[in-house]
Amino acid sequence: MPRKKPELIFFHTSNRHKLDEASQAMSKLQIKIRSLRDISPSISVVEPQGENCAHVARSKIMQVLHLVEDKLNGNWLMVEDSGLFVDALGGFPGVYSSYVHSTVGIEGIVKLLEGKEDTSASYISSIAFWDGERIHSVQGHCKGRISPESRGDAGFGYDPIFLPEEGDGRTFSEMNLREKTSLSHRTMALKKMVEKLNFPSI
Ligand code: ITT
Repeated sequence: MPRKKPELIFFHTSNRHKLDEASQAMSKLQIKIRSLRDISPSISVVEPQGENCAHVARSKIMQVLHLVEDKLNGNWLMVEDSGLFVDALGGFPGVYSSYVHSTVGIEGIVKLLEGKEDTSASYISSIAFWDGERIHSVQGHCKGRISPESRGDAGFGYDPIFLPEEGDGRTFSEMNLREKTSLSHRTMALKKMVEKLNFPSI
């Protein structure tokens, strides 16, 4: 039995690119994505380190829910933890993607891959969401390769060096929001959300 889809989902994130991508992906379903900061500007959570993205997302949503459940007005809540997993580096930077990006940056990853034949990598997105009754977890993947040079200005994080397998040879940063969203790990996770709850597909 299909369940009623939500009209609005609050997204707890400090990253406006994640918000834009989730909004773009869910617009086909007429589901609005809104930053949780709009109703609760100063929430801070502790991000557990060294675990997988699913564990981090679940820990984050439990902390956030505890703080805002009474402000949600029956609307849904989601959080996401994501990262870039490079095969030849044993999955590094993985759950440390944000920290590695802000320290050695994309140049650091390109350098670590110098001379390596295998440049395959995947983005992973783990979304934990609250549907007013319980917490669910879903995960999406996007396979690709690391480009030896950085190309494009759009997107964020590792997008200037990420060449999606299903793409046309452009990095994610050379694509517009609609193009990236059609292939991204985030959209794949949101598709799983939609499938799990059995409302019409995006
Ligand atoms: P929030 O935790 O506040 O949502 P964040 O950017 O810190 O925002 P994460 O902790 O999930 O998000 O860190 C994921 C990092 O992985 C992110 O900072 C990027 O460096 C990288 N990443 C994840 N998805 C990406 C994408 O679609 N494009 C580029 N880089 C991405």
